[in-house]
Amino acid sequence: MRATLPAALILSSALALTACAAGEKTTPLPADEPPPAAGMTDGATEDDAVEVTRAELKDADGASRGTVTIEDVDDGRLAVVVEASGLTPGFHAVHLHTIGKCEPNSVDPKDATKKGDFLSSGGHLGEGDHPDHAADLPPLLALKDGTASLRVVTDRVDSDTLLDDDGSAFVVHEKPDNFANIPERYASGGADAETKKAGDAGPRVVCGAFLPE
Ligand SMILES: [Cu+2]
Ligand SMILES: [Zn+2]
Repeated sequence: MRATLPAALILSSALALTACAAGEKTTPLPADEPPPAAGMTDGATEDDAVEVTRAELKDADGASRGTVTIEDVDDGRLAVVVEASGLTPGFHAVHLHTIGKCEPNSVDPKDATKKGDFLSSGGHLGEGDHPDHAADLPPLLALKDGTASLRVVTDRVDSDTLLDDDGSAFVVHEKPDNFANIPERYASGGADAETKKAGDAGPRVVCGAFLPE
């Protein structure tokens, strides 16, 4: 003879399932767990970030303009964290340059005919054209009071490259970065060689050197 479940048991099971499903939909996030910060990868929070290196930002007169910190956030991805001040309000191009030497009025290591502020820091880190260099980062926005902060995660560069024998530098430029985005109506051939070097970002105004220990 086939056993049948009592109707009351079936009903209570159904109610339990419904309650469970409804509960899952409305369960709030634990209050002590902040949402992941923008730019973080799955499961990584700012708390997981480990400082790799840090540099003081200086202008050509040697005055402090804040700090830049490199953090290992997750699986080798790096966060570049900038806290700057004393900048001209508006957008400024920022890049990682090849040499950790921030010398005012120095000679370009690749072109001895060029001399200027922080040219000792070399060109953009990485191969190819701007904005595909490992060096290239989103711009920094300086507020009306000249302060600026930025936190960006990049997977284009690793800490060994930043902290190789001659180090590297974080450079803030006077002008915005055009990311070599030159519309056809301005130039039929697109960006020229000069633009593909550094995005027409103008002089280097602030520099911070990352050096190996
Ligand atoms: Cu640059
Ligand atoms: Zn570049």
